[in-house]
Amino acid sequence: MKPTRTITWALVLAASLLVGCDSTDGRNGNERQSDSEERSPTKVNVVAEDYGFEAPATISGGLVEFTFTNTGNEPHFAGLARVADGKSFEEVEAAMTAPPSADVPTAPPPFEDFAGIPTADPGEGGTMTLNVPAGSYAFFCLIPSPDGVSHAAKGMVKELTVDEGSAGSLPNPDATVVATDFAFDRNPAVEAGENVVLLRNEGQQLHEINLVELPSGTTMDNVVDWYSRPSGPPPMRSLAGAAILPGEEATATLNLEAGRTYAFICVIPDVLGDFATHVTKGMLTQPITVP
Ligand SMILES: [Cu+2]
Repeated sequence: MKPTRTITWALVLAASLLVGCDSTDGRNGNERQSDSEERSPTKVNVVAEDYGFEAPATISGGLVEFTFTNTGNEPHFAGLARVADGKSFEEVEAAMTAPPSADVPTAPPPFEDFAGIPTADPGEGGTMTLNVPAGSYAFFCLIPSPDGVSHAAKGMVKELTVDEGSAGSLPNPDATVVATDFAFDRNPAVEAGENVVLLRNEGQQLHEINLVELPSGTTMDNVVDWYSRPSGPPPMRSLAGAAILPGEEATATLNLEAGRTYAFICVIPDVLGDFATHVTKGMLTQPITVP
């Protein structure tokens, strides 16, 4: 089960290194943000089920607000990869659904990491807002089922065409978190109710703020231990968030309940190193109890 996730994520994330060197062509939407006006985002619903995505085939780009809902019985995320120049969605789908291999891929993957909505447990979800340049994309989920087969291989890869649209300002954040390799710069102050948390990625790899709720008595060590050796039920609840490529920003709109304890973690693997998830390298906040 673990090798499945390791190898497929490795393939996905190797791509982010390639795109990281080639981001001067304006497709990273924030470059157009300075001359953009206040506008309301294109609203897009993305529903995950066991095993597939329900989402529109085509949307207007620019400022987009994705609302993600997991109606399945397993945890899901909604990764958003960009189809690489000269490649097709079919090639992306084939790469993402291929059985895991111990071989190190020799060719660059046909896609590039762009963003994503992190893991949400069954019945959970969240909202992410970001600027999305026009292009061909794919939603995907690579979480393995109990049988060891990744959700992508079970059908969770879906094409998304993004048409040209105007970029806009992200929602005004209530709190900001800056991600580097491998840390968050602060424990953001949050309040009961709706909080807009902005993630700025100043690292060299894709990073995320995955909101988790910690049941009473759960420590961050428990979370790190579980992600070091995932087996059995996780000690926390995963509640989506936002993932974004280096040099970019996205906001997550979160609903938090007074008296509950949350944290932010990044569970993306270290593609420049040993592929251990970033949370095991210190990419976590401390527990935050909502006043
Ligand atoms: Cu999934």
